[in-house]
Amino acid sequence: MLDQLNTLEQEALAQLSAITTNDDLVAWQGKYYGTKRSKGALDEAMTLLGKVSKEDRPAFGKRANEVKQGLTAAYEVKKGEVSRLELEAKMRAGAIDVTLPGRPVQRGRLHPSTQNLRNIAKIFAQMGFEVYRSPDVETDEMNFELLNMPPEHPARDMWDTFYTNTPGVILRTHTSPGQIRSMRELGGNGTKPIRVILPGMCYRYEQVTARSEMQFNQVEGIAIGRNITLADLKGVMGEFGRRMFGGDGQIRFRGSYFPFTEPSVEVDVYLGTATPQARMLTKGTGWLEISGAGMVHPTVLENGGYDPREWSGFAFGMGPERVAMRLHNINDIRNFWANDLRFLEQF
Ligand code: FA5
Repeated sequence: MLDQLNTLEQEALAQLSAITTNDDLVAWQGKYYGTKRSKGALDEAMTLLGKVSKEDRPAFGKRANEVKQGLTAAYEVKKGEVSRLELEAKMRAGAIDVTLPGRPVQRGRLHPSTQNLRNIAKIFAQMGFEVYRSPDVETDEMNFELLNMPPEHPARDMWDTFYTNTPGVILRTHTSPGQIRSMRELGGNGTKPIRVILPGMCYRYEQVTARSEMQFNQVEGIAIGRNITLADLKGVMGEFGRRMFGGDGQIRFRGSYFPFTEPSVEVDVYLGTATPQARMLTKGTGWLEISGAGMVHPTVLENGGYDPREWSGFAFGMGPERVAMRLHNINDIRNFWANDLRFLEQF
């Protein structure tokens, strides 16, 4: 019986000494000390005790305890050794090679559309225009009626509108409702001049193409004063063109129609045809369209709280994405909101 015990001890020690991983160590422990589900070899050996004769029993019991304690001590030593080995292996695997070049850090940046809007705002700030914010979700009254387009007015068809479930509430189709809001809020009941720009998103239920999106920015501008004329509008647009695109800042007005301005124009800026870029941008004409504009209609002035016999003003609404497209040679407006990093990282 004692022989059996000795063999068990030698086997166990031999197996233990060969172990190098924690998994094997756990398996070893289960084999000799048992697991929740199975008895260990040491427990099996203890059952031999019952078969030993009475006089041999104390010696066997003592030996069995010695074996158990010896194995436990050896196990503890091994456990320390294995965890040291595993730690070393892990450190070796995760070692940092300080001689390798570092990975470049990805830096965030402003969206090209935001950069462009800031540039535009900077230029107008130099000419005394402050930024005024007005809401994207508008009333039909602000977006149309107070801009001289009563219900059923045919000019409403110029803007395909997104309606909401709330009657009378829409997504603004242009930034022009901000004209009414800024006049009412800043004009002191028609007593003070104002000069603001209103940048922001507009929404139209439109066929999306390379030139037209369902959502896009506009930058509205409005200046109200006592002696403002079309020449002021022309001067401001020319100055904007010169600062934005360089060159001599020549602009031209083409007659147009908007219900809220009279007279109404569309504004082109002269880029010339000297460079291939300028020829491409202007389709060979030298002229680049940037904005709708005009003198604020007397009815609209009244709706803003001003007496049209004393006050006058100009307004414009430009498409900043179109400006940026032409500046940076971007051939599809959908790039702006496609969230493709290959596009965005170029700015
Ligand atoms: C207007 O929206 C007028 N409110 C402009 C205005 C303001 C006139 C003040 C007079 C006084 P229009 O629909 O033409 O006009 O749009 C103005 C500019 O917004 C266009 O020249 C274009 O640059 C831009 N734009 C219009 N629709 C889209 C679209 N679907 N996608 C991208 N840009 C657009």
